[in-house]
Amino acid sequence: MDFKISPVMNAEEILDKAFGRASKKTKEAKDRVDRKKKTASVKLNTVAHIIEDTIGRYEDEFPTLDILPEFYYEIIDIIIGIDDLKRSLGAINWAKRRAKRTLMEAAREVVSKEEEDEIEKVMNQAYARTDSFLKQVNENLEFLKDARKKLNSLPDIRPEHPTVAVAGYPNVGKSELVSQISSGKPKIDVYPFTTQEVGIGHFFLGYRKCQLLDTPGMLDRPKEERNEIEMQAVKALESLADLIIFLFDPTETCGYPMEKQEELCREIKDELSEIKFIEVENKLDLDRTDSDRFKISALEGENLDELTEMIKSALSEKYPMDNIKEEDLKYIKDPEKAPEEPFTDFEDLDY
Ligand SMILES: Nc1nc2c(ncn2[C@@H]2O[C@H](COP(=O)(O)OP(=O)(O)OP(=O)(O)O)[C@@H](O)[C@H]2O)c(=O)[nH]1
Ligand SMILES: [Mg+2]
Repeated sequence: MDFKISPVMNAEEILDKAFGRASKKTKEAKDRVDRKKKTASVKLNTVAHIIEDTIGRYEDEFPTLDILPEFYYEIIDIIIGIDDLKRSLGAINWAKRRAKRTLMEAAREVVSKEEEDEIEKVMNQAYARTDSFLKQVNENLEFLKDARKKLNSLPDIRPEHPTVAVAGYPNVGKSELVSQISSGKPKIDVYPFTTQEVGIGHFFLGYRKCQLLDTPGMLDRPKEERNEIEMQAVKALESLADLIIFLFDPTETCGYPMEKQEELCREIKDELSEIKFIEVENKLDLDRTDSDRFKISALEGENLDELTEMIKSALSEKYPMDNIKEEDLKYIKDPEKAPEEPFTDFEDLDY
C-alpha cells in the first residue's frame, strides 16, 4: 500500500491560509452598508470553505481504519497508534464542523444588520471562535503532520500479493537468498520499527507477482529476546505471510549451533502455526553434513530453481498460478480498471 497524504498544516497555517484568502475578497454594491454586508458574507464563506476543504482532505487521505488490511492496521498501531490516530481524526472533524457552522451562521447574520460596526462585530466574533476551534485541535493537527510523514515513508508492501518471508538466525544467508530469487534488485528499506534494513524483493510465479521479505529484527531470534514492538511486528507479519522459508546454516559459520537453529525453527513454527513452512539448508557449497532437508547455496545459485518450484507449489492452493492471462495483468496492477464482470481467474484475488 502506498500512502500518499498531502502535507498537513497546523492550526496557525490553516488559519493564515483561510483568513489571508478571505482578506482579498470584496464585493461591490450600491451603498456602503450593503457593500460591507456582502463583503463580510463572502469573506466568512471563504474561510468556511477553505477550512472545510483543507481538513476534509486530511480526513479523506488518511487511511480508513475500519477497512484497512490487518497488516497495515498492526503496523500503523506500532508506528503511530490507532487510538491516537482515531482521536486526532475525530478532533479535526469536530473543529471543521464547529467552524463551518459558526461561519455560515455569521454569514447569514451579517445580512440582517444595518450598522457597519455591527457587521464588523459579528464577523470578528465568528473569526475569533474559528481561531479558537482550530487552535483547540492544534495538537491533533501536529500529531497528524507527524503521522503523515511516517505513513508516507512506509515500505510499499502489498497485502494482496502472495508473500513469502525468509526466517532464520543472523548470517544464515537470508538477504543473499532474497536477492538471488528476486527479479530485479530487492528494495532495501528500514521499517520504522526495526533498526535493521529489510529487503523486499519480488518474483513472478507465472504472471503473478509475489513478494519476498527478509525479516531481520523479527524472525531471527527467540521470542524472549524480542522487545514489545518486535513482537507486534511479528504479529503484523503473521497476517501478511503465506509462506515462511526457514533457513538453516548447517556449516554453523553464521555463529549459531544447529541445535539453537532447530530450537528457533520449532519456536517460530509454533508461533505462526497457521502459516505454511519450508525448511531449507543453505551454504551447500561449504556443507559436508547429511540431512533430509532440501539444500541450496544462495551464494552460488545452486538448487534455487527447485526451491522456486517448491514455493510455487506451496502457494498454489491459495493462489492458482498458471491460469492468469497476460492481458489480465494490467488489472492486477490496476484493479480499479477491471471490467465490472469479474474474471473467473480473479476470484481468488481479494482486493
Ligand atoms: N558459502 C556461502 N556463503 C553464503 C551463502 N549464502 C550467504 N552466504 C554468506 O553468509 C553471510 C551472511 O549472509 P546474509 O545474506 O547477509 O545473511 P542474513 O541471514 O541476511 O544475515 P542478517 O541480515 O544479519 O540476519 C554473507 O557473507 C554471505 O555472503 C552460501 O550459500 N554459501
Ligand atoms: Mg540480512
